[in-house]
Amino acid sequence: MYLFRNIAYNFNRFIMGKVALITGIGGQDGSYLAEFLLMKGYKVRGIVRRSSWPNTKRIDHLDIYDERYGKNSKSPFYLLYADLSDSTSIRNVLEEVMPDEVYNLGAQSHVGISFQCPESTLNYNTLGPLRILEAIKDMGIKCKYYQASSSEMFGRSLPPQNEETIMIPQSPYGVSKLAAFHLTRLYREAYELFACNGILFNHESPRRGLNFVTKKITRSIADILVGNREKIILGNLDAKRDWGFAKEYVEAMWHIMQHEVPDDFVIATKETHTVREFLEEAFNLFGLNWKDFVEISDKFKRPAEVPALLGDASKSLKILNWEPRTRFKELVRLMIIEDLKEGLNDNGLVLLSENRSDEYYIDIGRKIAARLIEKKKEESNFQSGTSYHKV
Ligand code: NAP
Ligand code: G4F
Repeated sequence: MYLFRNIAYNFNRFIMGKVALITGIGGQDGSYLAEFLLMKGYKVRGIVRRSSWPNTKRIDHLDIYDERYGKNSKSPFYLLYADLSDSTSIRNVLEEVMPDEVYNLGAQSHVGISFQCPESTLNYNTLGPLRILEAIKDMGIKCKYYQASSSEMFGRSLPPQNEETIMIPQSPYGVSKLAAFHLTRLYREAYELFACNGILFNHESPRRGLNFVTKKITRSIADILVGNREKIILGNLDAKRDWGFAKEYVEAMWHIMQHEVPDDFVIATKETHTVREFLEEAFNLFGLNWKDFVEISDKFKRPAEVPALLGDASKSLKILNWEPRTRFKELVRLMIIEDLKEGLNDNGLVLLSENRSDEYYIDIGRKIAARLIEKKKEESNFQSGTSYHKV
C-alpha cells in the first residue's frame, strides 16, 4: 500500500513541487523556516500540539490556508495536530502529508527547565525523533530528515567546538539531544536514510522565547524604559555563548538538506561573548549602566553549566558555502529595537503604523533613559541628604 502511495506521490510532487513537514513550527526556528521554505516554493505542513492558549502566534501571519484546496496536496500551508510523544499521531501525519523533507525542530528546548522536567525532555527530544525515524523507515517514505541538534551537546568540552569535538553534555536537555544526534547518525548508517544533524549554536531573534537569557534581557530593558519594570533578575553572567541570528540559521538547515549526501554540520558565528557582555552591549545602547538594574539570584542558576561555547563552522562554509551575516552587536540591537517598539506601542507612546526608522526608536529610548538617570541621581541625593540630616 505504501509503495503505491509513494509512486502516486512522486508523480504528484513532480507536478506540484516539494512538500516540507516541520515539527515545532510554532517555535522561533519553525516560524522562520516556514517563511523561508514557502518563499522557495515549497508546500509547508506543520505539526502543532494541543494547547489551552494559542501557541501559533509566530505563524499566524502565514494564514495562507486556501479555501479552494482545503487541506490537500495543493494547499501552500496548513497545520496538523500531533505530538512528539504520540507515535500514532506522527504516523498519521506522515501518511497524510507524504513529505519530501522532514525538519524535526519540535523539542522541550529550555536547558534550565530540563533539570526540572528530565523525563518529558527525553520523551520529546529523544524518543520524539526516534518515533519519526522509525515511522519513516517502516513506512518506506523516501524523504530527507533533519534533526535539530545542539551545541549544548558539547557540554564542558573546551572551545572552539566542531564536528570532531568530544561531547560531554551538562544537562538532561544536552543528553536528550546527544542521544537523538546518535539515533539520526545510526539510522543514516544502518538503514541508509537521508538523515542529517544540524549542530546549531545559540541563535536568537525578536521571536526568541521570553525565558531565554537574550530575550529576557532585551524585553526587560524595554519594560524598564517604558516604566513597567525596575530590575532584571538573572543567574550566571559568566557563561559564554556563540550567538547568531535565527533567521539566517534556518537557511543553513535547508542547505544541509540539499547537500548531495546526508551529513552533520556545525552552524555558528565563531564569536563568543559572556552574558555580562550581552547586558553591557544592550544597556550601553541607551547610555545606561547594567549594574544599576541587574540582580543575581540562585533561582536562575543551573545544577550544572556549559561554561563556554564557540563554534567552528568551517566545514559548513567549505561544503555548504554557508556563513553568518549578522554579528553580535547587530543582533543585540535588532532584538532590543523590536522589544522597544512593542513596549512603546503597547503603552500608547508611539504608533507602530507610523513606520519610523530604527534610529528614531533608539533615540526615544535614549531620551527616556536620560530622564531615568536624572531621577536615580535625584533619589540618591535625596537619600544621602536624609542620612546627612540624621547624622
Ligand atoms: P522553541 O522556540 O522552544 O520551539 C520549540 C517548538 O517545539 C515549539 O513550537 C513547541 O510547541 C514544540 N514542541 C515542544 N514539545 C512538543 C511536543 N511534545 N510535540 C510537538 N511539538 C512540541 O525552540 P527553537 O529555538 O525554535 O529551537 C528549535 C529546535 O532547535 C529545538 O529542537 C531546539 O532544541 C533546537 N536548538 C535550538 C537552538 C537555539 O539556540 N534556538 C540551538 C540549537 C538547537 P509549543 O509552542 O506548543 O510549546
Ligand atoms: O539563553 P539560555 O537559556 O540558553 P542555553 O542554555 O545556552 O540554551 C539555548 O541554546 C542551546 C544551544 O547551545 C539550545 F540547544 C537550547 O535549546 C537553547 O536554545 O542561557 C544562556 C546562558 C546560560 O549559561 C544560562 O545559565 O545564560 C545563562 N543565564 C543567566 N541568567 C540565564 C539566566 N539563562 C536563562 N534562561 N535565564 C536567566 O535568567
